[in-house]
Order: sequence, then C-alpha cells, then structure tokens
Amino acid sequence: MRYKRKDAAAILCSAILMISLMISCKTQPPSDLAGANLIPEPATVNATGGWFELGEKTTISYRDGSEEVRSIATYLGGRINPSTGYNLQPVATQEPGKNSIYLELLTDNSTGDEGYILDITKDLVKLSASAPAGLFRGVQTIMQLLPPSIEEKSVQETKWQIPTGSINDRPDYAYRGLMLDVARHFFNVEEVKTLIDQISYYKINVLHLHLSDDQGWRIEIKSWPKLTEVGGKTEVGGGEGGFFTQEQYSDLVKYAAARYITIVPEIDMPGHTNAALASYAELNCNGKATELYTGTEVGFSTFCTKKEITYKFIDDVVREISAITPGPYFHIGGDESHSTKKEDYIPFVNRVQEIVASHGKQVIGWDDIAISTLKPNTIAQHWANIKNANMAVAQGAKILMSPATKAYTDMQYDSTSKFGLHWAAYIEVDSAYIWDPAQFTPGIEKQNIIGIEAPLWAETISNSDEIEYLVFPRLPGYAEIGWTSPSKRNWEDYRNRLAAQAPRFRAWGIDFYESPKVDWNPALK
Ligand code: TNX
Repeated sequence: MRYKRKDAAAILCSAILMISLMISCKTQPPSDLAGANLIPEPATVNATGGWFELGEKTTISYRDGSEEVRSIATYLGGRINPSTGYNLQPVATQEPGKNSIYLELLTDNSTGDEGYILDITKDLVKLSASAPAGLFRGVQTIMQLLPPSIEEKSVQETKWQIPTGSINDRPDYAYRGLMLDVARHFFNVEEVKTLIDQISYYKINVLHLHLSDDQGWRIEIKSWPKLTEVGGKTEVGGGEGGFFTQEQYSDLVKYAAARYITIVPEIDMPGHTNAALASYAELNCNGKATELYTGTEVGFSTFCTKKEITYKFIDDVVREISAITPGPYFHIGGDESHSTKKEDYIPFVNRVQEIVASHGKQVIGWDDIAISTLKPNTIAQHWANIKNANMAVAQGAKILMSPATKAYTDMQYDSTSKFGLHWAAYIEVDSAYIWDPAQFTPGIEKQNIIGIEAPLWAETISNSDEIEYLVFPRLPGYAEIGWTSPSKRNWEDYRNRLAAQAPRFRAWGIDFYESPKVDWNPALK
C-alpha cells in the first residue's frame, strides 16, 4: 500500500513535470502581427497567427534589375548579420524562392513615394514598394518585427521569428524631420551620422542642419574662407567649435541619402549672424568686425541689409551650399531679427528668396518671414507666432509644424531635467506625443501642412549622450505624429510600444531619458 502510494505520487509528479514542460514549451508568445510594437504604427495590419523564422539558410533576395534595391538588401544584411551570426548576402532573382526575405520594386505607383507592402508567410517575407524609399522604410519595419536583440552588436542566441500577416503602410505627411543646431555647439561628422542612423529607424526623412548662428559658422565656404577660420573657432561656453569642410558635408549628405533622409541646410539671416559679422568687417553697417560670441542671448546681430556686398556674400554662400545639396530646400532662417528694422527686413527676405530660387532651391524660413512677400512655393516653419503662420497661409504658403510648446526637443522634460531650456514649456513624453498638427494652430489645417519637424537647439548640449537624452524617447513620438493618421494614434497604446523600444535603445547605447510617464520594463533596468 505504502509502495503504491509512492508510485502514485511518482506518477503524479511526472505528470506535473510533463504538463509544466508542455506549458513551458508554449511560453513562446502567440504570433500576433497586429500587436507588434511598431513605431510608427502602420496604416493597416492583418495578422495570420503564424511565424516566419529567419535562419542560417534564409536568403535576402531582390528582383534583379536595380542597383539601388541591391544596396537596400545589402543594408538589411548588414543590420541582421552581427546579432544572428549569419552571413546573409543579397541574391538577385526573378521569383522569390522559399525561406527568403524578398525585396521588389513595383512597376506602378500604388504605394506612393514612401509607402510599402509587407506580406509575411511562414515561407517568405515579401517587401514591395513603388519606390526605393518605400523599401527602405519597410526594411525598418522588418527590423522592428524581429526580437529586440537583433540590434545587439554581438551574436545572440534566440529564435529570429517574425509574425505572419500583411502590412500596407504609407505616411500621413511627406515631411517628417528633426533639426540639429550645430552652431551653438558643434557636433562632428560621426555624431551626426549616429543621429541619422537613430532617426532613420523611425522613418524620419529630413535632417535640417542649423549651420550658422551668432556663436558659430559651421560650413566651409571657399569664396569666404574666414567664415570658418574665424567664425568657426568657438561655441557656447567658449569651447573650440569646429566646422564641416564641404567634403565632410557631402559625406553627410550621402550617408543620409542612403537612408532616404534629405539634408536641409540652414543659413540663418539677417539676424543670428554674429559669427559671420565677426569674420568679415564689410558685412557690418559700421564696417567693423564684431567680437566672437559665446553666450546664449538672441536678437542682437544683423547683416547690413542696405549694403550690396551683403547680397554678393549671400549669393556666394547659397551657390556653394546648393551645389553640394541635392535636396530641394534651402532654409534661410529669418527668426528673431530684433536688430533689423521691419522696413529693412521685408525687402531683405524678398531678395534672399530670389537668390535661393536662382540657385534652384525652394525656400524654407521660420514663420517670422511671413511679413514679407512669400514666393509661391516658400515654406514657413511655424514655431511660435500664430499670426505669422496665418499670414503665410493667407499668401498660399505651406506650413512646416514645429510649435515650440510641443515639438521643441531642446525643452526640458520637467524642472529636474539635466539638459534643455524651458522658455516655451516643459515637454514630458506624453505631452510631446498628444497633439495633432492639423488641429493645433487655429487657421492651419491639414491641407496647409507639409509635415512636422522637431528642432533640437544646442545651447545646453555638446555631445551625443546629451543629444540622446533630449531626443530619446520623444523622437519616436514625433515620427509617429508625422507618419500615422490621428485616428490610429493613442497615448495608452503608444506608451506600451515605446516601453518595448527600451532594449533596442540599450542595444544601440542610447542614453535615453527614462520618463516616469512610461512603464519601462523593470526586468530590463
Ligand atoms: C528660439 S526657434 C530660437 C533659437 C533658440 C531657441 C531655444 C527659433 C526660430 N529661434 O534661436 O536656440 O529658441 O529654444
């Protein structure tokens, strides 16, 4: 009897063991493409409940015929190989085989400039798009569908699974940008490239570089060499400053273009020009060069708008920069020109718009430029003044939305933030996310808006770690506002998807701000 009891107990134990083993085999989460933690949230997702498993034998293939598609496939392999330990190289083919990630360009324009279609079955991940940019955006979606450890730099042991189903995606706004101020503090080529990689993950498509301000001139101009020899020498706080040679700038343009990101160069004028005024005496009305400036005040400098040499100077600068900028835009600044009389400012902006047009570029300016006569295709970047934004719209201009109280990524999160300013607002992660560009400013509607941009001014930051603290985790939210239609956006849902980015941020070494508004997975802390 006693033995029997023991046997029964043993049977019970092994039954429990078997059941728990069966359960533990099932700990793999159910496949759910619709519940994947994607940022930005795609336009439509249909889940089919299975898995595609990436393995050593998987191929990355592409429909033969396009070098550009081949380089996107190569890029994907470069992203996947380090953490999987595989050596996936792109193969050209006419028809996708089994066990492949297959990239193809559509012959029609059905997905638009940046849209894409992902069809995932257990045998095949098929990514199609009308344009290479769409394939590149779709590749980021594939990366986000893979487990977070795909972002690690060393080989990881995990099942590289992608949930099956289909995604049909395209952006809500054509322009989704970040601005980096390299004038207040200089950031070098490597630091800018790091940022380009980070923002490309969230389908950002513009990097606006604020290349000149009172504290520094940051791009080589061959016909006016003292701009960088003198004007590039320092920065806020008196550090050593720096500048991009034209070759370095071209390298950045190329690096960004390979990620389907357009560089928008900004030369701020007629105010915010002390670095140029310190470099060339003749740009000042009194003919005397100013001192270099390392403080953080604004509004004290102006080009001499009445001198002809000023326009010769601007023509040279715009010509040289335009020649190495393949993108369509040239940003002329125009903000906070408090030392320029209104009657001088208006004709100045009008004339500078003509200069930019003569070099084949489209003008963007801060919304202050709306008091002048805008050219039909000039874009006003709305940052503070509703009256200016409305004046721009009344002139038929499109608006780039960067309201300081929401989109300024140099604003502190709260009063304890290590870096940042707070003149416009404290912007916590929820506040940065919860707004709709088409509802935000009275009189500015969806049809008036080209897109959104988050400016990162650099008075308080001087290296990549400090950039990352302010940009992450707000940037994915700006990216989603630009990409995903308002009806699909929801803070509660978004904050969970954002929390799920934490292991990816960590894998990249991003020093993000661990906002209390988000329940970061405690196991990963
Ligand atoms: C306003 S926004 C500025 C910048 C400052 C920024 C600091 C704008 C067009 N001008 O010069 O860096 O505030 O937040």
